[in-house]
Amino acid sequence: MTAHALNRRDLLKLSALGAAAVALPLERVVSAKSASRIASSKLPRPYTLPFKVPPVIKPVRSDATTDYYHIAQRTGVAEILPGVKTPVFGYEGISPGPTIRATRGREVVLRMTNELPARHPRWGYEAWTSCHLHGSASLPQYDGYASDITRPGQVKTYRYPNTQDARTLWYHDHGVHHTAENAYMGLAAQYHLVDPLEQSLPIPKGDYEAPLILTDKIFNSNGEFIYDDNGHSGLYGDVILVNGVPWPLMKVEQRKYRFRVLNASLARGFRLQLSTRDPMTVIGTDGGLMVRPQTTAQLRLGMAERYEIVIDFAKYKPGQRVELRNLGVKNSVDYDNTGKIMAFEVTGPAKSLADNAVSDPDGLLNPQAPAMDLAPAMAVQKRKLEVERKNGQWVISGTTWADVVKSDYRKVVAKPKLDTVEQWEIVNKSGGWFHPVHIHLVDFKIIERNGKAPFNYELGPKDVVYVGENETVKVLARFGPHKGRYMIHCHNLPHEDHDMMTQFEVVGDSEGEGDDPITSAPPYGIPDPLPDL
Ligand SMILES: [Cu+2]
Repeated sequence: MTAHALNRRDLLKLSALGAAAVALPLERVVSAKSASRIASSKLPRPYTLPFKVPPVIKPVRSDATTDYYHIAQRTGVAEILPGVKTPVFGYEGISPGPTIRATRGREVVLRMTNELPARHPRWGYEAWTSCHLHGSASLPQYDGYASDITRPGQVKTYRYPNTQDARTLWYHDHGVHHTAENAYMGLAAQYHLVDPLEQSLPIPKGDYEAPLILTDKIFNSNGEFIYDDNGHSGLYGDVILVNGVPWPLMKVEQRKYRFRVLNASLARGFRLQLSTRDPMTVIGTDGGLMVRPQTTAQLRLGMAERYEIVIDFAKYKPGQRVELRNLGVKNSVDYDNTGKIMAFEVTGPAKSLADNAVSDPDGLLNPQAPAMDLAPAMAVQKRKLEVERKNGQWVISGTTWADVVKSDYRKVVAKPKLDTVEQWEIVNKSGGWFHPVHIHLVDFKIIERNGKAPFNYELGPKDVVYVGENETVKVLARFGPHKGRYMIHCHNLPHEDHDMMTQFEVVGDSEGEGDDPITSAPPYGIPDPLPDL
């Protein structure tokens, strides 16, 4: 199936972007109408390939307090399109990488080796990496600080405290200036933190729970990925993958299922809707379970956002097919089949109806979610962040990562005091772009979107907020539990790499107390070389 020509509105939009952002040559715009160059006969028909779930990785050992993992970042060959070989960069050579399942209160020690080729075989850049566990309150030296790179042939050991509430996290590459290529090549995976509260709730688990990792890709005629970020504005693939499979079909029983939805695309936003237009129940956000479930028929999902949604298939007939569709968002380029994500086919009665609820009997999930207890009156400081394109550069409050590097990693846009609450207003001054803004370390509560209440499905702990065109959001966060410097950036990864990223520093009571050489002096030394194996 060939991607259709861009319609006139898209062309106008792209030319307008080109004029405003970079001088996008007309040839580039015209080539954008058919993203993949592989024969259309090689692309599967949507909803024909079976749904797959990434494997759960086992620890190499465990002791009384800690689970130890070894993961290698290396090249693999994936069969994403039937009969076509596609080189990927993967954790353990697979994409998405293996899921890590962690338990609250048990530390994870992750030995991450970079076994990637010294240079990307096609794109030529040095394949350095930095692993970020997105959603974890990690110490600065284990947070995947962009400039804290591990070069090919080096190893770094990360420690993850797992002291937070149960949640859907993801680990993905964050290496400075090549986060987009590395993540696009496949360095992304989920990480599930479980805890007794989440395990005790009668919500779907086990066979009735699955990750949905959404990405979009462009294929070259030889099966390799094409990377084209349109002059650092965004990459928009014509092939939608769920857990690495193009538009899969999942067989489901007549009952509730829980999906851990993650938008792992570089630049594509999604607006999810079921073909039946039935409501979905949202039970969790980036930082874990909501206070109480919310229902919505549509859900806007920016890059790096996670939503746990429950879909109830009980009322559909055996053989019935329900599609999960993408209605699209402003400023993501659509192709013939980017409106389709996956389909569910109902097989028949459920084998088990255990854990077939969306909350406890009182209608609650996690009434104690710490971020959700925050109130504007608790804020000791108010700040404003402006995300925009200025003089041809993506900036946050006028700063870029280059400014941070130039300052020897000292420059910060905010110095919140440890364990204090602040209210941040994030303003997108542009009508041409949306920016999912990620604040590392903290869970925040969205209290206002454009002067009104946030969407009901955003009423849970968050660490990324979709700041749409000309939108303003206000968030509250308690800054802790660690001191040190942490990144703030746009999760449109071409934006992040060029160079829409800055940092804040959590400091002690007296200014400068945060300057502990171990916890706040990036880029945290030189990783060890790989031992000869
Ligand atoms: Cu952005």
